[in-house]
Amino acid sequence: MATESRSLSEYDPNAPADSSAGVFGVPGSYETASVVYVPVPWEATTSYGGGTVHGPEAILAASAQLDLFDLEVLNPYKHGLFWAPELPGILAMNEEASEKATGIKEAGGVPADRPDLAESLSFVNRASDELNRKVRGETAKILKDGKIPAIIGGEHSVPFGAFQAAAEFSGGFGILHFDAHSDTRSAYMGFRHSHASIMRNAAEQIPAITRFVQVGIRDFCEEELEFTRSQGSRFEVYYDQILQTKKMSGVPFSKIADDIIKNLPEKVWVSFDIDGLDPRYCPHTGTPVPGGLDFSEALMILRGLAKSGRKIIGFDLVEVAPPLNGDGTPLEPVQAIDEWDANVAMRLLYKMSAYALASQGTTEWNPSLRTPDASSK
Ligand SMILES: [Mn+2]
Repeated sequence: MATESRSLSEYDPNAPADSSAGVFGVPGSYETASVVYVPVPWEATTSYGGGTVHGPEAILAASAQLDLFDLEVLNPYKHGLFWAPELPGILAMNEEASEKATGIKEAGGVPADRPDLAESLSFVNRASDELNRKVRGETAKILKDGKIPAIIGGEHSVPFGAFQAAAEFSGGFGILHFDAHSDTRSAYMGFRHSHASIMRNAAEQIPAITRFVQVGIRDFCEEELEFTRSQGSRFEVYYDQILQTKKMSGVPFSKIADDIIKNLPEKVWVSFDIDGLDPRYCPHTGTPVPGGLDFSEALMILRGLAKSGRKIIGFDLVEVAPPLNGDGTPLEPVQAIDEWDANVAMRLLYKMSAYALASQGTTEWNPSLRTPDASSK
């Protein structure tokens, strides 16, 4: 592959991106990487708008546009950012499971008089189990090799196996969850690993996750409200309405960010559903909701987390979707004047990678600039 022919040490970050290079236009390999991106094109349980299966390829394509210099973190790209090949068989599995799931979604679940749908449901649930096993295995390998795993969805069900691997490897940790949705439904439409159930499944099946800190939540049902309340101090939910009211009442966002961060334990996995942001940043995501975080507010929270002495052990970025044609295929690159969703996502991905590296002491904060501290801890 062309990416292997040039090493990172001879790489010129000021030159235009080489389209044959890896993610962000930088050459790289698994061996030399500090951050490994695992693309998981999967959307079998997606209930509303589709397209997130095309998220990883759209983010990778858009990433060549990034200028690598970072004012805050010293040369994150020099520590090796590697886009791993797709896990074998995922796309075919997604296609088959999505087809089986269609009838269930149309019926809004599995009615008692539809044994055919019950059979489809058990197929989809088995496929989800298989997906989780694959993601868990890959994430465990990356963690054992001393690297930072980053799962790229796909819908929000995809990082479950990564949470399991993180629990196995790191012991107790917390999840910082950015989302418009609570994602604490119990088996939505019967799908045990629905995108709408990821945090419920994590809470019920992974006791090593000691805290869930949810930010930007603004679309949820009563069952979810009751579930998160029933978890007591294990769940701290920063509803969007409360965040916005505080902001409008003059509370500085730096104070809000500090309040959010102080709930988290020493080790943190960041689970970032792009729809946690204001939908002007992600108009094609499957379930957009008005309101949400500004890009710079999300960065302030992530920066504060990395500067607080806590360690970002891994992260995921999910529910990114490019615009689609009427038949559900993504626009051809030549037509894709609207690559905005992927553009935002790849910039967020680079910043999350930079903060994760800084939080682990792999790289330094950039001494050439004094950045405002989100956290004084
Ligand atoms: Mn979500």
